[in-house]
Amino acid sequence: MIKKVNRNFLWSEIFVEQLVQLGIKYACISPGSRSAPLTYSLAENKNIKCFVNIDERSSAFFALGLAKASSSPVVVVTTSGTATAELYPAIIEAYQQRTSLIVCTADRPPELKNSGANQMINQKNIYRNHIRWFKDIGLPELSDKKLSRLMLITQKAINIATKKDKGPVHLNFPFRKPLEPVSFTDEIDELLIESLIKKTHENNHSPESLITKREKKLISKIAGRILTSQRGLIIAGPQDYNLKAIKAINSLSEITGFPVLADAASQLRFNSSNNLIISNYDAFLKSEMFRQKFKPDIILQFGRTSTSSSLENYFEEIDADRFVINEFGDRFDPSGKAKSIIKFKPEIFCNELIKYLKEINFSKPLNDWSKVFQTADISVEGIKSKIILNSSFPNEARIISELIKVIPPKSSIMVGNSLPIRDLDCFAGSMENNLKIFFNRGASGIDGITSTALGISIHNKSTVLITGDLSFLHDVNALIAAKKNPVPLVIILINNNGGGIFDALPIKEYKELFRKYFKAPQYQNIKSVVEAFGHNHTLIESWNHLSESVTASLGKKSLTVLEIKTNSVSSHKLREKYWMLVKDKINSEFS
Ligand SMILES: Cc1ncc(C[n+]2csc(CCOP(=O)(O)OP(=O)(O)O)c2C)c(N)n1
Ligand SMILES: [Mg+2]
Repeated sequence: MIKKVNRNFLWSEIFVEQLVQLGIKYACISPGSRSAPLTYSLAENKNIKCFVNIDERSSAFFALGLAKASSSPVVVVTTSGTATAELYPAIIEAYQQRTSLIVCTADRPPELKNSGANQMINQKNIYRNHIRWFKDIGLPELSDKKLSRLMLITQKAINIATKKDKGPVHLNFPFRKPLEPVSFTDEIDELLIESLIKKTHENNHSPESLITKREKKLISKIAGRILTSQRGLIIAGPQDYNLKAIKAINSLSEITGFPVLADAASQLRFNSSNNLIISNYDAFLKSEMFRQKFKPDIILQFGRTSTSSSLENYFEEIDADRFVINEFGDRFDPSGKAKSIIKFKPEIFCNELIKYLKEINFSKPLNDWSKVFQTADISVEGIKSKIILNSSFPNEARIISELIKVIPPKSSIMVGNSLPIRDLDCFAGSMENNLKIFFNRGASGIDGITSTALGISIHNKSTVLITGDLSFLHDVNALIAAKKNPVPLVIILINNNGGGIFDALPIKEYKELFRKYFKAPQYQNIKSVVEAFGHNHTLIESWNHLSESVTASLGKKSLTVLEIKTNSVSSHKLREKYWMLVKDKINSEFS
């Protein structure tokens, strides 16, 4: 039977059906007219859950959080014009962190290019420096050939975004009016539509590849290097590792006896029973004596560049053979001293290496190398207990450890940039409480932090965000999205009235200039801001109050802001006192 259709809508429907077949479950949509065919097709598809957000910048960060938490690609839809540019910060973050986003921008038709038509900008590869793939889909055409091409493009986009070159991909969709589903443009045989939809179901899933001969050779080379090593280290940098990778890295540490310097954002800190996990290295590597005396000869580095600046300084000073290992062979090597960058999934690399070491009957070196790191770690923990964990309310350095104690196992923690991520890395010791840590360290922007946490909390009902006041105010539109898509998110807002991180910079001596242009206090009444958007706010008054409020708020179905007013200057002084005491203790213990 012949059916009347609008080609834009049928085109989009087939695209969305193909997305579903490829495993897409979520779409984040911002309103607009040109994108109506995409929006309509996504909203009408029962297999896709859609979220709506009027601010495209916030929507894309929300998608980023959701993609990370669900480990699956998320579609982002915008109309044409500046709406597309609003996505850029989150696309940059997704690119740097290799998070799968399927960015779909609607566009005016080609004849309107450079014509002065309304809301028309040049969208051709607009994210070109930070996108894994771009394709202009072309105007819809209901021929078998064009529809098959659309499906092939969709398959390729998902394959790149999720496997081949993981990260965000951009599909630009020009549409010519009419943009209402009932304004028909074509008459088409219903059987053809059915056969096209059926076609979307015929996807080939590529099997996991086995390791190549070249990779086997590489493993044997590294095993040989480990065999002659007396002082090895494993670095677990920030990364959203799955349980397989965590287990494999810990097993490699156990078999080699190499200590694991585990970044707080590496997932190993809170998910390991391995007693070789070291968490206080940022503090003890501040001792020059320690760095000089204890130099590794081999380093296996997994994950991104570490949060700890002491560790980076250590890399600069030493001449160890450092191998940087990650799935896509990304260069995480600011010191430029890595021996080689190795493209390998960490779990496959570790398991192959373990297999090889077992085959050659490898036995750990009989020396005190790992003991040194364990002893230093324990010594620092002692100082931390005295200085930080006993400090009076509301010192910033203690907030993280108070939170870690009460946040229930299997929760997600999104950590804002600036001081929160650094405090987490410095002051949270290792424990096996199965926390999952999320972060935007791809480009370390303070934008989109709350929106990212909202996306995470869609997937994990027990999610806590730790953020600073400027970061919170920067992304205040997220509070609008949180009203539209209610989520059980608890925000710990550390309010030191400005950028507290800058108190550690020499520019602070230029007092007036520093205050106005760097620290930039906003003097906002956070309670009024939060309540204006219809959310709950509590001003925290003691450590006990913090614990009780976190526990009470995590059960709620809505967003809660727990504000802690702190003093960044006295907090910074305490951090410095701690680092000084650590240095003294390490120097006297190990010299
Ligand atoms: C989008 C963006 N703009 C500016 C910066 C530079 N920056 C880094 S930290 C910071 C201050 C953050 O202040 P706040 O969120 O209150 O955290 P605190 O420093 O107090 O911990 C700024 C402006 C950035 N990283 N990203
Ligand atoms: Mg601040």
